Amino acid sequence: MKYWVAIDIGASGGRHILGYLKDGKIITEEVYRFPNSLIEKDGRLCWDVDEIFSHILRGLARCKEIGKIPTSIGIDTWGVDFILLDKERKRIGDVVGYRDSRTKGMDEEVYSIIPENELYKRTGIQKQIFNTIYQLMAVKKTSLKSLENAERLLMIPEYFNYMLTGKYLSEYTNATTTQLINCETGDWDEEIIDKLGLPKKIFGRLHMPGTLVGELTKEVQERVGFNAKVVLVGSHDTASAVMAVPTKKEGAVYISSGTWSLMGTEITKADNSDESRLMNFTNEGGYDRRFRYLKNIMGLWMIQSVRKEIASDMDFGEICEKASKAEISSLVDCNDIRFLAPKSMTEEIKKSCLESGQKVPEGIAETASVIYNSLAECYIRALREIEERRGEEYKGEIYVVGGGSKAEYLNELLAKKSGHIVKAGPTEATAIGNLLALMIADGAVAGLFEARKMIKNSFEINTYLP
Ligand code: LFR
Repeated sequence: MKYWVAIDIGASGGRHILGYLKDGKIITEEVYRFPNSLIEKDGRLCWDVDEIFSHILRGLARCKEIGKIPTSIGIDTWGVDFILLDKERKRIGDVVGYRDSRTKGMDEEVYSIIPENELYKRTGIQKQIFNTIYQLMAVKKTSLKSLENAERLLMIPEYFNYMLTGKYLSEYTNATTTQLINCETGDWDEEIIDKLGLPKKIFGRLHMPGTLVGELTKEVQERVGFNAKVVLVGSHDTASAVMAVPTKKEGAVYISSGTWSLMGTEITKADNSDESRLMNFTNEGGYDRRFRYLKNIMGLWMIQSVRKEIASDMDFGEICEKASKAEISSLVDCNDIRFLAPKSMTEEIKKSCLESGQKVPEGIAETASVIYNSLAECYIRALREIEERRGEEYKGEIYVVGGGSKAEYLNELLAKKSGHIVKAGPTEATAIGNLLALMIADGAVAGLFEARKMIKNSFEINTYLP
């Protein structure tokens, strides 16, 4: 039996998912799972990449223990965050995470050099204050030395690939989240890089998913007990997740639901029009050079935070169930920046309700109900905008993939409010997309079209009627 392993790391946890093919179906098996979160270090919100890497090794060693050795390994994580390496290939400084406030005001800094509309025309990437471009501007302003000493910028998954193989390659899908890639050429936009005064040499040549990075170093082989290839996948988690949307229909509307809810559709040419910019739609680079025309919605981060704060003894299923029974109709604007990294999410939601003269939620059931209902409202708004951009009413199903597709109450609300059938699953979409890129690279699956057909037959997909 041939195995592949996807290492899928999100803001709240990572997992090693083994995959193999049997009777034309994709079978997955979780072999390892670990927690992840931002930690405060010297007043900054950072990722503990050393801790994550030790989990990456432990999970691989587990594959050996259960006798299922993968032929190749793919890593995906969230986008936008990066690591700078110096001449000795040593990490420069802490790995600051995207929710840190260092980017405050950096949008204006960037726009004083390149007007916002021009930046959008060139990149097609939505404004998110945490995009790499604003983070790099923050580094330039506050720690110019780091930038001067940098030889190479690696996005987070590329850094882990490097730790595994000693080789580094830059990957296209994740690179687009920097807001430094030109959406027409699909390559680094040197004019933007020049104008911002960023060192050109740190941006490596781009490679597509499917490219071989290398084999495990001797040291890693000793730790995990085997050798395997490391291959580039859609290393931006959302690129992998959208590969696993279970439909072949062009133009289908999906929500990749996890820490973020990413709602949109797939297109083959970027829509970098002024209308799209004003609606803040993005055109992130996808597998096979498709584009994800989508919107970031704050997502389950709000629920994850509230659970941590006031309901850590409950699982998400219970919270969802309780929310469905709560009697409160207050709503908040999930996309308000105040919810990006508040000191207390629970308090922030209360404050927002109070300020807008609505009932203030008390306890987990009411708070979660406000969040789920507000998310559903955001989804409907995004759907209307997608319809407006394509000039016709959307007729198909809405596909919800990722861990958030288990939130039954949210799926019900979406079906009810939108009048559309909601198809929920697969829950491990990101890992499945990662595995598919590995399988396609190995010639075991013919291509994206074939892959999506297989997903439909391989995983549980639940239907919610309006
Ligand atoms: C989802 C995601 C989103 C990106 C955000 C920050 O995990 O990758 O696509 O906008 O995280 O990187």
